[in-house]
Amino acid sequence: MSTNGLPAKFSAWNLFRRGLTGESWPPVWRSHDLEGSYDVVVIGAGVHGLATAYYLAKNHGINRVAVLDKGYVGGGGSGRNTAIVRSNYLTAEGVQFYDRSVKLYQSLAVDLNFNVMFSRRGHLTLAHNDGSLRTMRWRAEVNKLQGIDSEVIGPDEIKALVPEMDTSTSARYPILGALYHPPGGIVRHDAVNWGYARAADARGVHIHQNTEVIDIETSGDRVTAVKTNRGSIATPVVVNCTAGWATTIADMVGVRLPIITHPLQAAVTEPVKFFLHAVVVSGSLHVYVSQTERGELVFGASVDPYASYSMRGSLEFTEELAGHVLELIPSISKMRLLRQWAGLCDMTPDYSPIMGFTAVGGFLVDVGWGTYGFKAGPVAGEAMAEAIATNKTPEIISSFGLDRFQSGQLVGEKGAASVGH
Ligand code: PYC
Repeated sequence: MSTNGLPAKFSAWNLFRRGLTGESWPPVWRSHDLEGSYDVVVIGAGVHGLATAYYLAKNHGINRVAVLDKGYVGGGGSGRNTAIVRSNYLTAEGVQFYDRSVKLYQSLAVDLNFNVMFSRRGHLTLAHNDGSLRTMRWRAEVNKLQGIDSEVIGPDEIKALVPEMDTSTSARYPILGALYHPPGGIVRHDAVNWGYARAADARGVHIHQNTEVIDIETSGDRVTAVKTNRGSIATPVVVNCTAGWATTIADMVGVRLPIITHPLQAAVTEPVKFFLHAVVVSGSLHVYVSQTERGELVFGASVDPYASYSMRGSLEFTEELAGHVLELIPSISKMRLLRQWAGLCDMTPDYSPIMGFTAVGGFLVDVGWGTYGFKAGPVAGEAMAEAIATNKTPEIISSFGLDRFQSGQLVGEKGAASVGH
């Protein structure tokens, strides 16, 4: 820590000075004893929970906030995703919401004083049949109406963007066109988690790792306390920012969520010289791929076809993935996979999240992210913080309330999925 208790500022001058003096860098965030009460308890130290805590402190001056996690910072979906950022959704509500996230991501490194390595790449969603091409046109029109840069392009333009791609008509599933979304890109997911954790900590938020929520207590129709494996915390506000365990936490206060959890696997190759400039997605071939700044290719495919909390990789996944990837980019057949892993996706009936207040006073949810959670982290945190601070649902999340499953006003985003389902 610097002498005022805040984390050291990352700057060229500080790097130079510490290099000369040998002064070591302080921890990125601190550990604290669990206090007996907080104004807000956030469950889940992934990007959603940390961003909520950060914006509570930064935008609303609320910093008596605890972020609890039964594991470690970014150990769930926030560290297991494939780090794609985009706003080329199918509904106007989705486009506006994810566009705000893209904008926050673009300036996040400066805001957090932490290099999150946001890289605008351009995002291609390939169409291999007439039905997909129609959906791409639909998305392009919705995007343009919301002022978002997206258009349908043909095989020659695709080839110019990704020369390694097989755009020939002799491919098994020839590419007919693509939705091209120039603002899409990637970001370093761990850095996003660490950056939010560091910036929240600097503003007085307490991050408690290895702190499992065992129960949530209520009195009348309001939350009053959270029981953990390290003791109880009195609090008037609890925010459920978990994935995988969203329903387990909500069950503690009797709130039922329409969520089914599926594993989603991913894999990464050894690093090679940079060649893949765009993020490439093919829903029909069940594959998406991007290249990191370090040169690894990061791949994902479909969600596993069964409900499970398993986070293990499978051979079926890598075999299928390799087959599909090589249909798109045959020249990478000699590259070796380094690692594979899985995360948990909480699927909702309409593929949109569940956000905001519930029937239990002081119990809010930011859950049901399916395969879209990481890209929404900044805007979700900003909106949840506003909801807590103002006790009102912000306009940008007003379509995502739990009550839509009673009113029937669903926000269907399945057509915008990169991931096969
Ligand atoms: O929606 O772009 C996406 C995505 C990629 C991997 C998981 N979700």
